[in-house]
Amino acid sequence: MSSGFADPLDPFELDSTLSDEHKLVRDSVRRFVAAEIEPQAGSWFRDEVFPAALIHPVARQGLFGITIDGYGCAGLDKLAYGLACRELERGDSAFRSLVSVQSSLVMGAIYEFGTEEQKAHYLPKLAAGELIGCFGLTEAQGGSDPSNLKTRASRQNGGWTLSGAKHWITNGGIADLAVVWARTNRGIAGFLVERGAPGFEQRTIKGKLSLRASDTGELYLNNVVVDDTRRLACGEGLGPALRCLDEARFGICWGAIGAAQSCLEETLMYVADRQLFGSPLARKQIVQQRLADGARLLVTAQCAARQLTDLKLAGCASPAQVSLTKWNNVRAALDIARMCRDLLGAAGISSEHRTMRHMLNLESVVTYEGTESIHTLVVGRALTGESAF
Ligand code: TGC
Ligand code: FAD
Repeated sequence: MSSGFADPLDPFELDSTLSDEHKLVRDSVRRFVAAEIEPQAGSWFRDEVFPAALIHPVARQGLFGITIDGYGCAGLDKLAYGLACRELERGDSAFRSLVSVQSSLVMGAIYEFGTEEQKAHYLPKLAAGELIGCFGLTEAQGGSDPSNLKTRASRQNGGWTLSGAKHWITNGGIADLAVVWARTNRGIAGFLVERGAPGFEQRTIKGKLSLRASDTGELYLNNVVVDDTRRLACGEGLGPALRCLDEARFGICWGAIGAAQSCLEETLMYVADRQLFGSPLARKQIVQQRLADGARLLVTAQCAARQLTDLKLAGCASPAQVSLTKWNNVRAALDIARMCRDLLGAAGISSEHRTMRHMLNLESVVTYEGTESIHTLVVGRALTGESAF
């Protein structure tokens, strides 16, 4: 028996247990990422460019709304979604972000909570990439506590008038359609606001040092009129928005693994080549110890993602299980990326290498969709029954 791993990026050979259909999804997204994303990801990041020309090719891969049945969507299962997220984030977190937001937060919100008319009108166009969506929950006074959101939806002339502002919104500057969460007299509700609606302004935030190939924007609503047909049919409360987040967080649990694999892959090649003190870096004990530690973190994340997927497929994954996995997997990926960055030495800070780009992207991934502290507190509450928010 060989003393090596058959695949150092999958030490437990978890992918060998995938069905042929799932391997097909993995391989087709991997080929797409290798051909369309990896060669240019560094320059998009450097130039702070969101490559809008990739929207239609991503849609043609069937990646928007991949788990939705009907409405022009692929109707695959959650494992296929996870694998697609992993492969996309192996290229760059920006593209997993694009797919997470479009699929889980926008199409997911409409599919789960929209009227039949809203589904028929928007889902096929979102699946085809004819429309890009965004999810407006976070506001300036604190994203961790969305129950304190201030955007108002007032009842007027049989419709709604929305006023307020949303900050740090993925796709916010470019979206054709925004799912906006606003407070009515009865509680928080979801509304569909189209680009160009009078009083609706969108701006792209410039100068981010992370996720530079992703559009992140601000939404300003100044007495924007939305009629009843564009209100989501889910009643009032934060629950529906948090249910959408659970789905997107699931994608992140898988995506983070892809970013970590990309860093480890680059670093394993580097330490094999790099000669120091008369031998390759790969032969040094401390280097091996650090890489072995990376492999340990990686398999923990991979096993957690697979088990969470099984729970999802069985329809019984709890929010606390999602929080535990999002926290664990993004933390693992960030620790791996930082360790790999260091092993590359000065070369690690050059844009010639991809590891630092992944590391910087993961600084957003650890913050959005619930910060590490928020997920820690969700897990703490599940353990103790005490809410410490
Ligand atoms: P609370 O107000 O008590 O609960 C409200 C209702 O929601 C239910 N609930 C959940 N349902 C489904 N999934 C979850 N994860 C849920 N968490 C709570 C809850 O049972 C309750 O239902 P009901 O029927 O009793 O009213 O809220 P809480 O105390 O449970 O939650 C507090 C906290 C801090 C966990 C929550 O506010 C939170 O998750 N904060 C973080 C906010 C966040 O993650 N924002 C993300 C914005 S979107 C984004 O970042 C996109 S980036 C995407 C990309 O680019 O990839
Ligand atoms: P705050 O909530 O102000 O938190 C600041 C610090 O306080 C954090 O370290 C946090 O962990 C800590 N903290 C908060 N509460 C507690 C507590 N009770 N105990 C201990 N510590 C606590 N939002 C959207 O709605 N849609 C999007 O598409 C979207 N895309 C994003 C894209 C990017 C690139 C980024 C960076 C953010 C995006 N966000 C989006 C916003 C994101 O969800 C928020 O940034 C996140 O929820 C944290 O909110 P905040 O930035 O206001 O930080």
